[in-house]
Amino acid sequence: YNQIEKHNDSLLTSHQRKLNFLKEEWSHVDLESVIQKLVDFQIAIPSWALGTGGTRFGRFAITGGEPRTIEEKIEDVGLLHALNGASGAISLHIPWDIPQNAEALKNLASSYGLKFDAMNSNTFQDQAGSAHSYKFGSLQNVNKDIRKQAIDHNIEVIKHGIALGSDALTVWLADGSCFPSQLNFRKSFENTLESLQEIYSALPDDWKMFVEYKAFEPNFYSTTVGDWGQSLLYASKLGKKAFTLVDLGHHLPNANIEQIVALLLMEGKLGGFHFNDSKYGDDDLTAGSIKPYQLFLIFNELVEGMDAKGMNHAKDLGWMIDASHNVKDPLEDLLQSVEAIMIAYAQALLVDRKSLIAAQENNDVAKAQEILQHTFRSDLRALVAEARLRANAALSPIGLYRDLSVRTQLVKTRGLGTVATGL
Ligand code: AOS
Ligand code: ZN
Ligand code: ZN
Ligand code: ZN
Repeated sequence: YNQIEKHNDSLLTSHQRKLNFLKEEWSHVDLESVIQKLVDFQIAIPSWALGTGGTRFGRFAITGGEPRTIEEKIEDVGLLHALNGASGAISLHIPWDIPQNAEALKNLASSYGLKFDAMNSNTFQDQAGSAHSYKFGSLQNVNKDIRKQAIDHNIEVIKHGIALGSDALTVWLADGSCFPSQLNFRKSFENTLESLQEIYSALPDDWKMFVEYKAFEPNFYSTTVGDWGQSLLYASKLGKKAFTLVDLGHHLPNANIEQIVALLLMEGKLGGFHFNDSKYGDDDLTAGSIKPYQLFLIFNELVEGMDAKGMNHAKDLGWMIDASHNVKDPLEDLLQSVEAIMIAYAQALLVDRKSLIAAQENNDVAKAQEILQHTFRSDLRALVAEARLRANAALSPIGLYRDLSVRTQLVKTRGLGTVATGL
């Protein structure tokens, strides 16, 4: 009789009441298969979201208990996964994480039921002891030696990933320019493409390369992978293992992200996501904290498009969180993000697809909106909770996390220190 079971028993009656209500409300739908899809769905946690967060203006330590090693980061994600049953993977970053003994890390991860998701390279910071600076870009650089250093780093990251059993490389480049005429757009693109091609040729056959785009920051005039069009150009030229990665915070204001997602998916070039939320730019706030309707609309396109192509929701795209904060306990924050993503997914699964298609075919605009908002405005939290229950996780992950004073325990074992890495 462990702590999770005890916690669940205390909430079971109220959970059953809410679930039964949903079962009645949605009796025309195969809720069992919806719940199973929710059980199967896993979202990777980035190693850099577990500790000190912040912005370029300052970084602030969390309240303590920050993971000091990869092992402790794996432990933290293991804890999240035990609580919500939906965080079954960790996304590592090189060199903020340097795996020393891959075999031991793999064993540790699998003891928590975790896999290694996409590996992240870093050519946006200069590393101590490296020969060249990325001040004027990495894969785009006019200097071939600098490009080579960045290429070699990415190949190194692939090797770490192979040893850990990962099967994807995410490339996010800070490359770009701050002033008009600083660089030649075409040459920067060509250099970047050529560099990516070299990295691509080091990719194992069963791997994917995710080309992440970002509208601006740290460069403020141009970005060399600045939007989905540019990312799609690289991914198309690279080949069938290359895909576009959509970070929800990487668009210009008011971009229609759900439409971007639908078209990338249609083209077979959508690789995956960095989930987060934002009000202004790359704010990296908790998923669903600002625009939950947008998150739902994105999942609505995903479910529709993936089903049309017969894709496996859980396996065929990369689902990752990319967040960084300094005002919340990062573990609570990540539990909130995963919950928001699961709710949006559940809502999308319940959209009355047939009626929606009919409404679209009849140009019945009001009906189409009614259909979408009916599920968006339905409280489906009990379905997500039921999926957790079936995965032997907690009915209320944050509730249990607080009841057990997990952070206080972590402070006791790990201390108050901070290990400042991350953006
Ligand atoms: C940067 O803005 C991107 O979102 C990156 O995906 C990420 O934050 C970074 O690569 C951390 O490794
Ligand atoms: Zn990102
Ligand atoms: Zn970002
Ligand atoms: Zn972001």
